[in-house]
Amino acid sequence: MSSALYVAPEVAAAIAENRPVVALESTVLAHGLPFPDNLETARAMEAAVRAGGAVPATIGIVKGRLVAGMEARELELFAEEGAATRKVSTRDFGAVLAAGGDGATTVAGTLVGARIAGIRVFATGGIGGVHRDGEATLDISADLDALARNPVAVVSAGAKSILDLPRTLEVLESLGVPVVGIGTEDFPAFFTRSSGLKLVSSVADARQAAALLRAHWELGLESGVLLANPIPAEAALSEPEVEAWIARVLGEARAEGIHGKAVTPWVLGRLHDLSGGRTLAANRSLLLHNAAAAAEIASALAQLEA
Ligand code: PSU
Ligand code: MN
Repeated sequence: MSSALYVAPEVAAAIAENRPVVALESTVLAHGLPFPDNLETARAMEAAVRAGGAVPATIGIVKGRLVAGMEARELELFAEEGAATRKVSTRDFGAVLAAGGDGATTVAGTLVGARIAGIRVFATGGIGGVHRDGEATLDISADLDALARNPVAVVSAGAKSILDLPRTLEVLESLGVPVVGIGTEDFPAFFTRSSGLKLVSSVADARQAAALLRAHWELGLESGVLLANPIPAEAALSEPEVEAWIARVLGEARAEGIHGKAVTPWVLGRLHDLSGGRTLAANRSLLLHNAAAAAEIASALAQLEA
């Protein structure tokens, strides 16, 4: 394990004993949800991982040190500081570590931390992907490249329809990243259970997911796997309504000249306002659902390898 990473004792012990561990990201905490919902949700995700028999390891950079297993007071600090915390994707590590600063890791950043720590399952809400108009702007999240380079399974509710979902799936295919539906043959669209796009692989449950992961990695393939877990039906929003909010918010973002790494947090924040908190409630629900599923999958994987 790299000395650039500090692994909390509870997490290190679980990894050493092949007990299940689930990585969690810190960008959704600092940038994806407003205070204090962000803190409450982060705590609830950790509790959901524990309830599923796994050890949670929230990953982030604390005072210039990459940490797997952030402490409660560090989560509080990131939640309170919110968008003032630097958003750390793959490109940002060197700068933030060398400066001794704090950083909230995105899906890409968290994948790097999970790989170094030896954690194979990671729960988040939605991954970044190809933005709408991405064929012109080339705004394609580094999450996709990181999925190609780090052998970690990411449990997410797909990617939100603020993105160009067909192109996101095309890029994942090119990069050799399997996208596997959990209990569905459709690619979920975050706030809704289906994007209408068909997947080529699906599994029925955590045991099947673990068997697929093991078979993928036994070949020495170094890519991650995207496990697509649809939002629970009772929490799903209506597709036309979500689409209307997104169209409006993306128009506003263009008019305001929002670009680069600010796009995703800005759009998410506006959606929460515009929907009167409904996207926030849906987001919380799918985050907890993914944390619970990831704990089950990490447990099944540990059992396969016992
Ligand atoms: N999707 C969400 N909530 C989030 C994010 C994505 O529903 O908070 C965050 C994740 O951390 C993801 C990042 O890795 O946004 C992607 O940002 P970008 O598009 O700038 O790569
Ligand atoms: Mn981007």
